[in-house]
Amino acid sequence: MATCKSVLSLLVLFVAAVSAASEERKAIAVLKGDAGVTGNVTFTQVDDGPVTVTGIVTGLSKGNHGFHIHEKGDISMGCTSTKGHFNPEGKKHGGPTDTERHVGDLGNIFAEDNGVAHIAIRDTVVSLHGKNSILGRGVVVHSDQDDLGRGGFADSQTTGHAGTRVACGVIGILHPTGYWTQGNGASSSSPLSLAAILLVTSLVTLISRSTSRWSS
Ligand SMILES: [Cu+2]
Ligand SMILES: [Zn+2]
Repeated sequence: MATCKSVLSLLVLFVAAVSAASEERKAIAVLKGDAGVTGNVTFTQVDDGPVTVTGIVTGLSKGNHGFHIHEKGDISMGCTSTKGHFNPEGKKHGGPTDTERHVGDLGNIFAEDNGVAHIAIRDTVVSLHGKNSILGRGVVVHSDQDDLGRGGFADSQTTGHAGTRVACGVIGILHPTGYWTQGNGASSSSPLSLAAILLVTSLVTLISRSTSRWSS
């Protein structure tokens, strides 16, 4: 009877541990440029779920502005040194909802009359885990609208004809401040390892108890 109760409480412990294992990651980029454009962008992801991009960019001209993740987190020569769009699979430039797109193609952000753009993007291609991880790469805001590859210009299918780079920043860790493994979120998160340790400890206690009962 006592063993039955112990097994049940172990099961409860296990379920609780597994459901607590999801991990939220947050990354941040502070944007600056030569043309007085500044901004702040945050990337949030729970496990391998969609990435939510939120933030604000000020000092823009009214209208749409291309908004991309570029391959390098290098701003030593200004936004130019972030190089091209983050494109690990060698695809053509596209829009966020296209299957043929660069990983870094987040489309456009829209600035109001006052030059302020409020960013609220949800994307399922960029990630803070694994192959499509944007950590350490560049965020770039452009002078013009990204035509999403459809404008028919010479550079439509490479850069979306989005014009010059008015602000950029490097994506860095905001939260959690501990290890960021490159694997998938749930399988590599520390809460799960903690749960495993707890489980093993409880099992050892349980076994030693039943053994001592038999020997006495
Ligand atoms: Cu760009
Ligand atoms: Zn692109």
